[in-house]
Amino acid sequence: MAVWLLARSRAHQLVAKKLALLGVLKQSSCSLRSADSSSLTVPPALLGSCNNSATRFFFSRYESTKAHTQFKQQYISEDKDDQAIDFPGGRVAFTSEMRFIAESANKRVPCYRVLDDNGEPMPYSDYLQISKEMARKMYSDMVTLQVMDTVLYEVQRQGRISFYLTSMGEEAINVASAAALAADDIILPQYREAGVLLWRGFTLQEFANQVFGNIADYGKGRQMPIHYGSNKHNYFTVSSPIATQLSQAVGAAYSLKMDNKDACVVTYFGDGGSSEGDFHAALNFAAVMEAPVIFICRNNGWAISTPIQEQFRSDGLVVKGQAYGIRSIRIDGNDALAVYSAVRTAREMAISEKRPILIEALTYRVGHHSTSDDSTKYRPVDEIEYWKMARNPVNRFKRWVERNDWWDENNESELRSSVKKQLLQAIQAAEKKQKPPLEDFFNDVYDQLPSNLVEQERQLRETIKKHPQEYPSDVPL
Ligand SMILES: Cc1ncc(C[n+]2csc(CCOP(=O)(O)OP(=O)(O)O)c2C)c(N)n1
Repeated sequence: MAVWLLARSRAHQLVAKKLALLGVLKQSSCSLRSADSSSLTVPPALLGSCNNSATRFFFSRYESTKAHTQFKQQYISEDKDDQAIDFPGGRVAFTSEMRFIAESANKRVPCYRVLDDNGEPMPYSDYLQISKEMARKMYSDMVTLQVMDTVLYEVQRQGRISFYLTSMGEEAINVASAAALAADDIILPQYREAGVLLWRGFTLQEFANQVFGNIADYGKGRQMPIHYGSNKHNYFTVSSPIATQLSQAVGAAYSLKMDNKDACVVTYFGDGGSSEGDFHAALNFAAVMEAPVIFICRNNGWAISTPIQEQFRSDGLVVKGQAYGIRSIRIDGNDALAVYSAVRTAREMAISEKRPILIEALTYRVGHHSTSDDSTKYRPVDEIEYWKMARNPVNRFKRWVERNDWWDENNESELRSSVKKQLLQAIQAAEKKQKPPLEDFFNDVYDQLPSNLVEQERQLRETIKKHPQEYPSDVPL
């Protein structure tokens, strides 16, 4: 800070000296206060009258004088060596113009897209080619995710599971980003990314076991439905407190870098998640530690009932990456080809250059936030319908695969009926399976149960004895 102040005052002296050289300095001069309270001596000729009404007036008069024009051309060149300071992070040019950086750019950061709304490639689009097999798997997984969401949502409505949350409208971000990664890449999800796990091979039976919280659920029924996790698939278990995954992802990425692994970490979050302090800490930490982590923000317009206009005033998320020194891109999250190309390229950069990347994917949450929400209470039905129909990411990708002659209506009906059948079987099996025993509430954290947990278990068993009718009969004691 001391260096900076010194430099500023030196700049002011220089300004005064140059003005004097130009012959515009008169004997009576007055002092003008700049924003940081340092004072600059300027002649009354330039000020008009020396009142405190100030800076703006000064600038408008000043701009119009001939002396100013000469002064600007000759002495305020930002390129001159003596008009810059070497400061940590690079050379900083001086300017005598008091110009605040605008709160927003004139133009919003453009959004990278490859397929138009009809699934037609845009002219001169810059994207990575994908094979027929890859395209078919991507489309099949997007459809599977849709079917899974539709059926499990209904299962919750029937009261057979306690909670559910869909990825409707965000199928392309889920599946296309997963397709662009390698199996060794580590995923730290928020909660609306079941499609990433599906892509990695988590079966419909495994999904069903988790939402029913049965004995085969890897979380032993201790988490709410949709809190999936899989060691086998390098997919950290979903944790509900928003944005906690972001700084954890940076730590995991840093460890991959230390081990010189050919892999990166990918973490997902919503626009709402970016309002948490963890988001800012994670981005800064990732930039400074040069961690190979890809932050994928699903900017879907809403954080439950909070619209993005009430979430932030910046040009979305993408500009925040640059503010933290992170290479960033804004993409159309409903264009599977754009998502695939951007994530794949980001992965290469993250690993080979050991750097974080931020991707802001513009999309829309077509479903309710969860089964505990009714989104028609806070947003127009027309808006939902528009995104559901006109901007549907699955239909868009389907048109492109069909255009390539890689898919037809027979494939479509076969796939939908087979997924539905498999899923219904999985649900039936999961529902019949025994629940984990009561003791699983308390184990797996401590090697030896601490006394407070021993006491809690004792109290719980006593309560169950007193009120057996309140206790679910399918949970072994
Ligand atoms: C720390 C914390 N605060 C609040 C909540 C309650 N909550 C759950 S989801 C959610 C909205 C998150 O919105 P966003 O990150 O945009 O993701 P989206 O649901 O839109 O995918 C909130 C506020 C929470 N789970 N954790």
